[in-house]
Parts: sequence; structure tokens; C-alpha cells
Amino acid sequence: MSPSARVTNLTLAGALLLVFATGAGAVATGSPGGRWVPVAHGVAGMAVILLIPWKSRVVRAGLRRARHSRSASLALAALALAALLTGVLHATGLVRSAGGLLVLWLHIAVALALLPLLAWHVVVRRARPRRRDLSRRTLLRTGLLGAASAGLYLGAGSAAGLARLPGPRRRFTGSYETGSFNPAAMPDTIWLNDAVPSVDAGRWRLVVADGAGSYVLTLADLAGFDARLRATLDCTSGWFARQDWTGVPVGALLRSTGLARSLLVGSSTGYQVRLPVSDADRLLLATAAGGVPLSPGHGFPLRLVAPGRRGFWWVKWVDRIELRPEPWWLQPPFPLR
Ligand SMILES: Nc1nc2c(c(=O)[nH]1)N[C@H]1C(S)=C(S)[C@@H](COP(=O)(O)O)O[C@H]1N2
Ligand SMILES: [Mo]
Repeated sequence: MSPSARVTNLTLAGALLLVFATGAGAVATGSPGGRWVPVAHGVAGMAVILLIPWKSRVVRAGLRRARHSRSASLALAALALAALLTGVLHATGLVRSAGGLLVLWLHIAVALALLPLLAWHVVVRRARPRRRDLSRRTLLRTGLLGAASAGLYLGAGSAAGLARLPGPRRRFTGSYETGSFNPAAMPDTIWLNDAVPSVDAGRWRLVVADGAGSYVLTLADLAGFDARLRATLDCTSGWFARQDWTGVPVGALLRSTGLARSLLVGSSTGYQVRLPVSDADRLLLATAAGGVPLSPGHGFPLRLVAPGRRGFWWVKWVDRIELRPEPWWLQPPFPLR
């Protein structure tokens, strides 16, 4: 017997909740401890695909009854299918950009557009769980769906491998390698509407504010440092590059941390991030990549290297670092400019 419309809707709602939560998580994750998040995102996406036949039965019945909200429901269905399609295209590597747009950006944009429609749909067509939904049969079905989704995810990965698609060679974050050990081949990525500033190297200053007060450094002052660090820059738009970075360890600039809880790293453009103070010993302020001074697009004269964190933490055109009493999480989850 096939599941009731209510059970189908509730199962789909659960899968979508998982898909959105892990999708947001996949964008944030940068260290191997979080490697399960993008995998869970893929498996949850497969569950949504597997539920399509059941859901279309519910949709066909619904379209006969509720006519007034039909166009919104169809828009919802179209966006959901577009999100699934772009997800599969990016993950397998079948199509990674279309019309100059990265398929991953399309995937994220479609998912964000989907969110308000989905919220509306869930409120308007709310399916209340009932106690008898928790039957042995439902549990068994959910287990089977989970197993089938994992199987489909693994199968799609092997198929992509057999077809020699680039998908299986992605990093654990889901990103494709682009320009490793060749900074000139690495994309210049601007987060939202920031722009490459023109920097006068002679007049540029770095302001350091630590537990002992604040002081200023020139580019000549920084030239004396040549700490090296091999680290992976992994952008949320789906590419990563390994580079040998050279510069000043942040720990060498901070004379005392006092009671500070976070380190604010600011750009001359106004872009800024707040990191936990405990990260300071792992951070580098780089003046060069691959032995060559940073290009304007990659942050000349100074940019943050934050190993284990996604690209949006790697502030470019840094002109101040400041120890702050506020906790690091007192900021939007992603930079706002
Ligand atoms: N000031 C500033 N820093 C920034 C950004 C930005 O838009 N403005 N983009 C961030 C993002 S999203 C990424 S992925 C990296 C990209 O670094 P790259 O341009 O050197 O490849 O820089 C980060 N640092
Ligand atoms: Mo990025």
C-alpha cells in the first residue's frame, strides 16, 4: 500500500528541512570535522528526488481541488526541480557554469528563492502529524528511504567516476580544485558588492589594537617577516586552491591578548570578520603567495590566511586587526558586503 498524502507530505517536509540545514552547513564547513555535512546534503537531496513520484500523486489530486493557489504551487515545484537539477549538475561536474554563471550560485539562489514559497506552502497546507503516523510501517519506510537515498548517492558518485566526470575529485567541501600553487590562475572572488581598492603602498598602514594599546606598521615593517604556511583557500562558490603563503603570523603582532574574546580583522573596503581569539596562533597575514607579492585582486598588500576556514573569512586588503571583548559569533553568519 502506498503512503497517505499526509505521510508523504510529512516525510518530504522532513527531507527538505534536512536538505536546507545541511546546505547552509555545507557553505560554512571548512575543516575535515565537518566533512559529513556536504555528504548528508547530497543524501538528503536524493531522498527528495526519491519522493518525487509519491509527491506528484499528492500534487495531481491537489491541483484538482485547490485552483486559486495553483500558480504559486507550480512555481514552487519548478524552483524545487531547478534546485535539484543544479545540485546534481554541480556535484557530478556535468555542468559547472552556464551563461557565465556558476551552477553552484544558481543552486544557492534558487534554494533561497524557494525558501519563502516553501514556508508559505507549509503554513497554508499544514499536515499535522498524528500519533499513528509513528507506526512500524512508517518507521520501516523511512529507514528504507534513508538507505535508498544513501545508495543512490553512492551510485551517482560511482557513475560520475565511471563517466570520468570531475565530480568525484571534489574536496570534502564539494569544491573543485582551481589554480593550486599558481596564484595567478586562482579566481579573484568578491563576496557580494565589495570592489578591489587601489592601494598606495607607501601610504598604506596596518593598525594593530591589542591588550597593550594600539600601534601602526608600514609595509616596510612587514617586509622583515617571512613565515610560511601552506593552506587551502576554499570559496563557497565551489572552487579551492592550495598555496604557499608568506607573511606575518598574527600571533607575532599581538603583544598581549588580555581579556579579549575575539579578533576583528578589517579591510580598507569596510569588509570585516570576527574570529575567536584562540585562532590567533594559526592565522597568517600574507604579503605573498607562491613567492610572489599578492596581486591587487588577491588582496595586495595584505590578506588574512585562515586555515580550516572557508574563503569568506580570508579578508583581503587588511588594514586593521583589533582584539575585542565581544565573542566571535556576534556577527552575521556571513559577511554582509
Ligand atoms: N575585503 C574583502 N575580502 C574578501 C572578500 C571580499 O569580497 N572583500 N571575499 C572573500 C571571499 S568570499 C573569498 S573566497 C576570498 C577569495 O580570495 P581570492 O580573491 O584571493 O581568491 O576572499 C575573501 N576576502
Ligand atoms: Mo568566497
